[in-house]
Amino acid sequence: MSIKIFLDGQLVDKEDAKVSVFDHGFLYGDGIFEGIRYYNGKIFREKQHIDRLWDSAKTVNIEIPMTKQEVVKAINDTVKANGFTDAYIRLIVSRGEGNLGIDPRSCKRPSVIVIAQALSLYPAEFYEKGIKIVTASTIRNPSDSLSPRVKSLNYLNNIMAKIEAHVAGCEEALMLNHKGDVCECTGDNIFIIRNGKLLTPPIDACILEGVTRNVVIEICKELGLECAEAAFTRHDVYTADECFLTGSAAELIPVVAVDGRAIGDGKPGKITNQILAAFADFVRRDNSRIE
Ligand code: PXG
Repeated sequence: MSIKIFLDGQLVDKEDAKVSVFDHGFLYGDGIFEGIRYYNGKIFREKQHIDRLWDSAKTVNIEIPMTKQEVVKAINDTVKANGFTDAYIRLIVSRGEGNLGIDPRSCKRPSVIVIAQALSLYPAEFYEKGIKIVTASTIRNPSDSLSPRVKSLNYLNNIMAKIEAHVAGCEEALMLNHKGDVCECTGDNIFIIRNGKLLTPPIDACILEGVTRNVVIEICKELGLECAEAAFTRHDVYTADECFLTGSAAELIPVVAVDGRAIGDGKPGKITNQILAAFADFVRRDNSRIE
């Protein structure tokens, strides 16, 4: 049986899920997206993802041709049509089909696409042993360019940084912002821990405000751990006791080396593992729904 894709109001077979070569999402990366987790038959952090999609759409001036309720139904229908209870969902809104030329006015109707995939988990080794990352020379786009808070279909900047990581034999790259402060990784937010206190870059450090990041901040409150959102530099990362990354795909991944410097004792840290365990519990309790 072919997997079903939601494409502009209909569930179609993967083979028939085609978009035009004149779609501005394809021609110019002119569109937005969300990467969402489905756990135990439910959208994880439904409200946060749907609101972020609407916020991205507002900034790039795309009018999503569906209501939030309709988009949530499209996600649930797609997951059910494929018989999943746990899945990774890619929700895409492109500016739609238009003419050659960047003029968005030629695009008459944005396209809405939902792809549900069986979870393709990272190797267990990443979580048990942690990963090594390296600082990229490519910086995160500054907020006076396209806001990094928009989850746009144009990820080339981050892809350039990811290639730098691969060239250096690492899985992920640490991106700095235009001020030289630590920003985030190419598809994950970053946390460091020193003397039992967590620290993550603030929104105005040009990060994407990750849904998983915000869950970790909530978990810290529940566990009574101090967690600050404040600017820091690579020095703070090198000298941290622990470090981990967060993202919808990765959940929480320990980082054990940055630019060849071991973090702490070079093994996933105790507090990181404590938050990882609390995250698994949080996922089961999540009840975030749109109004
Ligand atoms: N920063 C950036 C730049 C991201 O793209 C995150 C942080 C984490 O946000 P969430 O809301 O997921 O906690 C992201 C999102 C992938 C992939 O295939 C991951 C993202 C986006 C696109 C692809 O790993 N992460």
